[in-house]
Amino acid sequence: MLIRKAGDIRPSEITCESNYLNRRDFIRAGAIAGGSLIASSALAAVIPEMGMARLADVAVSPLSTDETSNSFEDIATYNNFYEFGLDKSDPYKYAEDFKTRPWTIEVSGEAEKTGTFDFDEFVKPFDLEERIYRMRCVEAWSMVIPWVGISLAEVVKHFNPTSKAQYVAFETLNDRKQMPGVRGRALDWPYREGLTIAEATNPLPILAVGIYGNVIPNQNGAPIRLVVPWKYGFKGIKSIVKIRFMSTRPRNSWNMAIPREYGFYANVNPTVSHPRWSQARERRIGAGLFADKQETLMFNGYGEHVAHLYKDLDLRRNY
Ligand SMILES: Nc1nc2c(c(=O)[nH]1)N[C@H]1C(S)=C(S)[C@@H](COP(=O)(O)O)O[C@H]1N2
Ligand SMILES: [Mo]
Repeated sequence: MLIRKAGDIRPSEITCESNYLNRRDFIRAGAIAGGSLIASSALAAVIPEMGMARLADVAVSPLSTDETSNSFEDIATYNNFYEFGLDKSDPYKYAEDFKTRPWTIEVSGEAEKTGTFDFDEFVKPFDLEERIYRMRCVEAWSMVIPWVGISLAEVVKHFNPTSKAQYVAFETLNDRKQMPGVRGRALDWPYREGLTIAEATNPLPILAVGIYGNVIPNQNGAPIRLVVPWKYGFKGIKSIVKIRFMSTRPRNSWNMAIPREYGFYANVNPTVSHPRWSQARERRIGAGLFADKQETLMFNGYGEHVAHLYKDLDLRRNY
């Protein structure tokens, strides 16, 4: 029997699909077949032997939500990654051949330990954890994503920032050869983001290296990207090559592009509208054409962990 219910599919099988989901032809075939999850699981049954880049020794985190995760297909085919194009369906098509090895991460600035590290060497000291988090894009849609990653707080501690380090800045790779989007001027490349040191050492943020127990797909920010679940999705910078500890606030790409619409903090906040739309509600990707929008939660539902960080901040002005 080829067709099973979603609940019967083990994560390892979903992973199996991932290798094929990167192939644009299969995506089209799945879309034509109608129920894409059914089409995918059927494929997994037909082709049992697939090279899966499964991540080993992943601990389950108590910080995960018990909401149902989006399908792998939703997560890997509906993306924002402007380096690979502006449409939601561009990143999975144009990042297919993106080279994520060898990959180095340069750590610099106000820290005792700095240098340039190979990706594997960078990740090795830290425990891998599955963190199932809600993700709320500033465009008023959301998903639930089962990330695998390392704690950003642990990473920050490891590099021993000095007392001057008030912020952490991140940069994405900027490669015209591999990234068709950076030949255009949609943003001032490289993509940049930043957090305060208090935000970066909160237990919630992770540097994600996987999804559904497997190595993260290129279109989701391979080989390593930031996830900050109480902030709008654009803070979650992808394909990171630089991390810098700074005494002054770093600039961030969307704030540089349109400062009156996008700030530095970008905390999810249903009471502060975007100048062009309300942030009170959100569309859950995969909920179906006729599903009602759902209410957006303050700090995306993570207030008990982070509200204290902003108790002296005017969130209307510091959007
Ligand atoms: N380098 C880079 N990082 C990026 C973006 C981008 O365009 N370039 N888009 C951001 C936005 S707007 C969102 S909503 C999330 C989307 O992450 P996902 O595609 O893994 O769901 O990535 C963020 N990180
Ligand atoms: Mo976004």
